[in-house]
Amino acid sequence: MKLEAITLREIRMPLVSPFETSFGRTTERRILLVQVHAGGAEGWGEVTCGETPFYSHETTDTARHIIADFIAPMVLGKPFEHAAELRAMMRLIRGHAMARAAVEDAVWEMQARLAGQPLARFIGGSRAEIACGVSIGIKSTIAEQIAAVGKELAAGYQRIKVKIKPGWDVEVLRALRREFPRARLMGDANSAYTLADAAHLRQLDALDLMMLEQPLWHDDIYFHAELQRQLRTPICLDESIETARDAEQAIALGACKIINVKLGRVGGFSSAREVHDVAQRNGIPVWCGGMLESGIGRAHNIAMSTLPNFTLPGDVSASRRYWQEDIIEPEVEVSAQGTITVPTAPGLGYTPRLDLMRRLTAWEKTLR
Ligand code: OSB
Ligand code: MG
Repeated sequence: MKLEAITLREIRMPLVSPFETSFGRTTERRILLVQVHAGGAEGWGEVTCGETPFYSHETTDTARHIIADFIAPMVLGKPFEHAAELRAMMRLIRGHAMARAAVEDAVWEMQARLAGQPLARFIGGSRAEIACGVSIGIKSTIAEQIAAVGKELAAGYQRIKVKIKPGWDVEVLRALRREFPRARLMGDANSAYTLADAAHLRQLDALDLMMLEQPLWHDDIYFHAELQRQLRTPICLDESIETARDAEQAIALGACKIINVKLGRVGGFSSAREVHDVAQRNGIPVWCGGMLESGIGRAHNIAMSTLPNFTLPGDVSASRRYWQEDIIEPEVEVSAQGTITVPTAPGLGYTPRLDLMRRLTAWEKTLR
């Protein structure tokens, strides 16, 4: 098959409430959607990067540039059999994994639909439902943070992650542990610490946390191993893992005991499956991370979470936690047991709402 066109569309979606991490605060998303077209068929993808280069180097604007000026000429009109081949077609591009992933994953979605299979099964997944956690942003007071956690536990979410940073960490998690003695709790630092904070972070060991996510530098593996030797709390790597090789190195060095897999960060389904397989061979559980995705990216995350080694609840939660109205139908819903039922219809398993997308569109361009 050959791709005949790629449509890029930037939509603006205000979050129902602002999301704050150690690197900044998001109130409105600028999301770049990708639609691939081939022989009358089409597939949907989402670029999962942020608006700012503070989580990774990619932004909504760099993704537009990379897809329009480099990826499109590499893939349009070029023959391939399977979506997994797209990665090799884009291999000259260094980095920009989220831009590459959006295009590759749109092709996986299209081929799943053409094969009459749900995306989850097409990528090799087998779960009928997935376990859900939530990621809760930094609040202005501990009382507010406790209220936010209580609300999500009451809704049924199986694991609570809170964002931490220097000055908003041990005290907050201690208060949450006191209030919710049996909850599965974790913290995500988004690289806000250095090894000089090891003694401070060791106080977390008393709080029975499931894990501490990405405490140190975004591009570091080696020093996370040093920190893990000083902590009982399992370290989970997010930012540091961009390829299966990164996962192999991190595991070999003892830099983490758990891996957060984000489809965009690792460059799409083919790379995500490799990261998954490396972790599985080494007895390291993985879970699906989130990037405040719209329904399109969320549907891809649900599919990825059905692979066998996704054994921990992910940051894949209900559409309504983020959006007044999501751009897919039905919206993603989470049961009172904290699960999402994996759709069984071919492809994405949800219907993109073109009417709503049109209203949210800032600009649109079709590359041929
Ligand atoms: O580090 O996991 C992260 C959101 C944006 C950038 C980085 C992260 C996050 C989240 C939110 O934690 C996860 C979600 O609910 O989509
Ligand atoms: Mg993270």
